[in-house]
Amino acid sequence: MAKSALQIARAAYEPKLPKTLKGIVEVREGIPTKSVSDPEAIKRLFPNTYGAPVITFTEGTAKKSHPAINVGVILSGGQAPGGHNVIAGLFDGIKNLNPASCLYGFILGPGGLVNHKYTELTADIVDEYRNTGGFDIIGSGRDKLENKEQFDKGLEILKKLNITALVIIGGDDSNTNACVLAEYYAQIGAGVQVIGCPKTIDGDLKNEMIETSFGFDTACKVYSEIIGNIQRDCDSARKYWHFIKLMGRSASHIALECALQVQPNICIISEEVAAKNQSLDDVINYIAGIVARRAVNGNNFGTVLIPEGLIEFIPAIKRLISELNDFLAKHDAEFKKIRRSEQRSYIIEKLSKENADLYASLPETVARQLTLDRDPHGNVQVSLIETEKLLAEMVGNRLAEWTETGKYVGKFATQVHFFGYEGRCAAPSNYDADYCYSLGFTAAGLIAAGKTGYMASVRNTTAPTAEWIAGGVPVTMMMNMERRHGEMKPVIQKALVNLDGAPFRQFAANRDSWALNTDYIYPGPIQYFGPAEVCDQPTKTLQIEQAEKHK
Ligand code: FBP
Repeated sequence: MAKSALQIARAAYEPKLPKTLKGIVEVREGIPTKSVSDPEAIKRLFPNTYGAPVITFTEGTAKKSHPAINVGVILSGGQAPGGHNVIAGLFDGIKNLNPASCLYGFILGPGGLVNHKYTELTADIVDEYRNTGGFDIIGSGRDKLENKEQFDKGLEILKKLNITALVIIGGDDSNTNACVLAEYYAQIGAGVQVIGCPKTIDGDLKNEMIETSFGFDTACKVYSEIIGNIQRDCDSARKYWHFIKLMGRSASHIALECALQVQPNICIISEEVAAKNQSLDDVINYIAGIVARRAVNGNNFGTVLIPEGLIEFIPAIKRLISELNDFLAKHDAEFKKIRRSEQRSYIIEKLSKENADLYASLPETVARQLTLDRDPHGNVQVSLIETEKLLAEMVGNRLAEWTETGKYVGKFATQVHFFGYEGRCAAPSNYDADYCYSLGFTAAGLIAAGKTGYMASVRNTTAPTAEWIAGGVPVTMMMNMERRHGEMKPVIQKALVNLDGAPFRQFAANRDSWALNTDYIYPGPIQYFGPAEVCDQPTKTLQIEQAEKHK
């Protein structure tokens, strides 16, 4: 395989491990845990895995021998930088337990387990992928593992390959399913442990025990580099307003982190829009207001960061999406038979008056995008909704109205961008390379400790790597009940941007100044080699959160 100079140099990078994972590992068990919400319901649904203690690994003294084990691994959902290093850490971890242990990768996500598509991951294969971006070592997929038939089908191949532990690398939904699978295998005495790893560039799989999901660091750095470049272009030509939508599904963590890194003129935070019960009109007025104020100083240019999930957080649109979700979950087949040209009026006829009126008022393209197929977890595919165009167009219309009344005097030309896929397979930053390798190694430790229904957890990651704290958290501890596909289901609670949290407060304290002044920061590309203060910095979000925690 041909390689770039950076790929060759990067292959030699040795990810740093926490001190406690380097030698003999001892397991320290905490007290029994409870789910974050709805404990009774969750306990009823997970009688075998509920309430287990938090696990911390410490330095041990007595070397234990471990039998050779066969382990399976699955990459689930959207790509995130560092997935290959989780696999490398897992591989090295199980070989460290016993050199005769074997790792099998299931191909193209959870579907590979059900369809018995797998490959053995040998040392040669794993070595090819160390410190590289992407999930191409075995591929990923969004199939949802949710029913008994799939679990039983999966068990057939696990038994055939003598696999006694399965590691699922995924986001909140995939880890929820990992826990359902762990519970089922425990209930039937299948003899297969299931361990999860926190992946997603979205950054919304985090809580007290999971500081961040892997990939968030690298993806945000890639987006911030590009936004920084756009800001320099913007300040050089001084003629465009750039509307930049950023991936991240529901939560605005990516937009917030990029804002902290680049200091744009405007950044919308969906969670704040919802908290303030703002309408689409309010958001438009806010952006147009800043455009008008900058125009007074002759600054007819600027940058607007828009989180991908914004549309779902505008309360009226959220109600519309919720009714559409329930309706389409029940009548999808009927809807698909309606001619494309009649779909809009069909939907308007079926919705309640309030939602039908709002749906009818949306531009044709956005209305259509709201009825596109949900993902297998029942989520609207927000990456397909062109919010950046919607806002650019509507702000333009508002400014035209204001021009008529003399409220605005200026020139408004726009460029629209969507950054998402660009960052998901980037070569992992040193932070993600180390974090992911440690997560994989930790997963091996949890397997050795006989745990199931756990997520690998590596904390204290703003400290030097040697001081990171590795262990495991029972997945049920992170769960609550939510409405999905029209039914209440146990799911890992999504972490949205906390408006009382220090990262948002820091942004809110500065945004008025960033709006009017041109205070852009240009982060530049990720650096893999060089001084630690350039190469090893975690995200601003994590640094600010941890600084507040340790105050
Ligand atoms: P995960 O939650 O599976 O990690 O996916 C992250 C994400 O990149 C979202 O930010 C985005 O909305 C979605 O995937 C896009 O999905 P797809 O890759 O199927 O187009």
